[in-house]
Amino acid sequence: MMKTIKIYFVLLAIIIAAFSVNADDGYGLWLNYQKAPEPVLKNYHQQIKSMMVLKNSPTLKVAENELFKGLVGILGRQVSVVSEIEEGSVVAGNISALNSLLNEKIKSEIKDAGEEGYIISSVESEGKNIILITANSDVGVLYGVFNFLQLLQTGKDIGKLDIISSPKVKIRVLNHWDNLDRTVERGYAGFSLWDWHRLPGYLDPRYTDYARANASLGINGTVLNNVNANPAMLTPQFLEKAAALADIFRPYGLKVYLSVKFSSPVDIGGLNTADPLEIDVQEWWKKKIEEVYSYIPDFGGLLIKANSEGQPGPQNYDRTHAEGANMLADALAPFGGIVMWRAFVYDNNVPDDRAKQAQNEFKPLDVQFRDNVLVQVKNGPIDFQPREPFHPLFGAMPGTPLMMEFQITQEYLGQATNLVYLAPMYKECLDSDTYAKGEGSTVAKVVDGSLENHKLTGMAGVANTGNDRNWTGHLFGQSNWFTFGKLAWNHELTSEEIAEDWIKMTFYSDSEVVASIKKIMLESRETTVNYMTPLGLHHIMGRGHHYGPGPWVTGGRPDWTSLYYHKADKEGIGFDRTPSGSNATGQYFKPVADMFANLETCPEEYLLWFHHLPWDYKMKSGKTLWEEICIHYYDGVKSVRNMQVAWGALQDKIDSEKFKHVQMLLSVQEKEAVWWRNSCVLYFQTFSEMPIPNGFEKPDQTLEYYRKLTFRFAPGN
Ligand code: GCV
Repeated sequence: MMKTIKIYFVLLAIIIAAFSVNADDGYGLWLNYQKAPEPVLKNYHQQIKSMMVLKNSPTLKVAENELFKGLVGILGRQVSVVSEIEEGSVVAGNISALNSLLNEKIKSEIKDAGEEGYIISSVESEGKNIILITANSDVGVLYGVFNFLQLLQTGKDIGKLDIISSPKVKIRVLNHWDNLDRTVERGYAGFSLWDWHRLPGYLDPRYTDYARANASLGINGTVLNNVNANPAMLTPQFLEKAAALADIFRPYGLKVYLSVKFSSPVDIGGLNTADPLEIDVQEWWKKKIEEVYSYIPDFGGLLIKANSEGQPGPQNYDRTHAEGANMLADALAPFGGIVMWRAFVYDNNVPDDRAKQAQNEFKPLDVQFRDNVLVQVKNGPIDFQPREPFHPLFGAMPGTPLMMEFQITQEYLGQATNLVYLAPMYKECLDSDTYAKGEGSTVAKVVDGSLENHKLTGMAGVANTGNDRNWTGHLFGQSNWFTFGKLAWNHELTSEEIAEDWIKMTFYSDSEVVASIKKIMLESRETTVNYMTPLGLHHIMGRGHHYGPGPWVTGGRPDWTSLYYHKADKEGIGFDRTPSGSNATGQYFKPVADMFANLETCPEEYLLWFHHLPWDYKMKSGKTLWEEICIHYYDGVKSVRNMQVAWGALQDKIDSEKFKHVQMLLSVQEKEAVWWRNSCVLYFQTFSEMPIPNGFEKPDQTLEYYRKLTFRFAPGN
């Protein structure tokens, strides 16, 4: 009998162990705090003996819990919480609480850490070696704690720590395109995280986990609802719900912002106009904002999509964007709130070139915006394409702080079935030189305010989260949320560094695994560009849902068709944006304008973005344009297959659930890449009338077959 019981317990232990090691559904994101591997573990055990957080606020309580949880997990043993420092204590607290422990160096350096920055330092105090984590504010301490844990999660040497870190931009926000009915526009990870119906009474524990994840990255704000805003968001019923979320997020330093509809005074206020110059309208907004602050005392401000894709705006009343934004800014100013006014405009008349519209409308308004307004600009001039040149507005409005808008959700990049690591795409934009004030005037310097000395600065990321168990649909979507937060804090980080940290924190594996996953990630964006939109092609996705290829999309509003963008005909392909075409190149500063306009100097990755060229145009490789188009599409598919092989080799080296999840999605991605390649090559071939080069596998379906595919319930539409 005893023997049977023993066997039973042994079996149970094995089952539990198997499940805990090999069944990771991804819910824990990069914050699972697995035990550190040898030999670093041994060092950590020697260096960390106990912890102490001087706490007198909810934020510091969060910091203490996090430090405890992290240390226990990473060290794989209990950690004593002490009230007096000892040899090997990790001590965290704000500068006033830790004053007696700070040496002169820290006291002088902490000034540079600003409101949210922190210092992590190995110091000797009262003859004891300790690690200090300190900041000017409590949230700075929390960020410092997360960063310290990240050092341990990524196996860094903590022998002589001397870190000072502060964010390069002030407003680091997620933009949720979440609707009040819980659908998510361009969301591919299930329904909205916000269970509006059950708020404010039912507080899903996931709200806390969400805030924690953002705090771990330094994200300090969240716009809860879709920019295609429902005016009901500003009614007391929904403000109460938003306030409940704000209460949960507050200790994590995460401020709540809302998207609003410009016509709200008419929609819910009973006025017959939303004209920003009307006193009644201004008064209505002032009262409404006062009401918002009565619910959420630290409310961050408003995000507005106006006069774009059918949304109302000041132009409906012959007023400018500046007049509209300033009216809201005046209502928010007494409370310290800000306006994020989007430059993604799309007016009712079809422009000669949509790429030029934002600059045409906004540049003349420079210096007309109030001090608490940021103009939020998408990374490129069209719409979050797999590759776009940087938006020409960056650098063109020196008197206005411009905020970056990146898309984390992969609307145009394979949605949640494709593994695409977006850091290289974000970095490509941030590192682009606008030449606004001569060489070195990068987009990053425009955004972080250093080029024109703006103090109000920001970066927004359109969120890819939903109520899927793993938050982002595709496990690797988590890396893009992670990347956005990391770059918003410090845009100088490289794609490699960010990938490496995320992999270590997500897969806790050996260096071979890290290297292999890193290679997959770093190549993935170029791979996607190749099988979707190589050589500067853009906006040729399926109509409406943007799922899969749709180079044949015509009919209806021209700038919502693919033909408008690729302009393929018997003569050639590409959008002539040089001075002999739409002259969009003229919106850039010299020498960038000339570089793009001149065929000799235009980088090939932007070729068809800026030029319309004959099919037999000779490329740098000596091949024709048609051949190069084919080569890129075929290369894209080949790279996905390589990714599959590389991933397959990790089978026994990483968590089995994560492995299978990604393996299945890679196989979907391979099919989608083939679908993209075949559709585009067959479609463009009807114009080029040239053969697919020898040696390439022939499409196994006809163009007609691909054209007929329909996806009535594709998500996010
Ligand atoms: C929220 C693109 C998307 C729209 C989105 C819009 C925007 O056009 O397809 O879904 O609307 O951008 O950024 O406002």
